[in-house]
Amino acid sequence: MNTEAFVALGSNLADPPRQLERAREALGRLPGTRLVAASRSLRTAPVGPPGQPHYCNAVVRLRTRLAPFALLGALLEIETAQGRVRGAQPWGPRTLDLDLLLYGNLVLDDPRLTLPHPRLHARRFVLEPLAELAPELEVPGRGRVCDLLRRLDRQGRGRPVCRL
Ligand code: A4P
Ligand code: MG
Repeated sequence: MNTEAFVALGSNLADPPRQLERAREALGRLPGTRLVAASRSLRTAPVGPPGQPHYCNAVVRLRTRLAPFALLGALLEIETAQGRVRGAQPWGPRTLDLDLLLYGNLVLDDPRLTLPHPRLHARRFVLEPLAELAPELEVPGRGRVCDLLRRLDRQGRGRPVCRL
């Protein structure tokens, strides 16, 4: 089986644009996986603890034969290979964060893997690049990507995002 999956990329340490470039290359080399499309990289204001550098964010669309937990394991390996250290501070600075946003229409409620990603619908730094690739995509239980983004606009939520 070949499933469509979307992965969010984020970095705010050690040359973020380069971190995202390396991550895209690594994702394209995963077994049984093809990188079908990549959004532009965006420079985004940090959400979470203040005083950390701006982030570089992007989203990629994959087609993969990897099962969901195998894909998650591969994402964690790429993060580690790119120097990710998990600190005590939640949402703190990182060289690379790879979040599995969607794996087909799969809905999973497991702390090791929650699908769709639990904060996807509330985050502009995820929704903007995702909307570039798939504005009409239906997020199970949440609605279409373009509608989720419009809702953030109406609420005045999320901080401005700018093109790199
Ligand atoms: N996990 C469960 N579900 C998933 C999933 N769908 N994808 C588990 C990936 N991992 C998932 O992840 C902790 C555990 O979540 C993993 O072991 C996995 O089994 P983590 O990467 O160590 O934790 P994290 O990234 O600090 O937390 P989280 O919840 O992913 O944080 P977010 O929501 O990604 O926030 N500001 C800007 N501008 N741009 C950013 O990219 N990122 C964050 C991190 C904060 N502020 C930001 C950005
Ligand atoms: Mg993460």
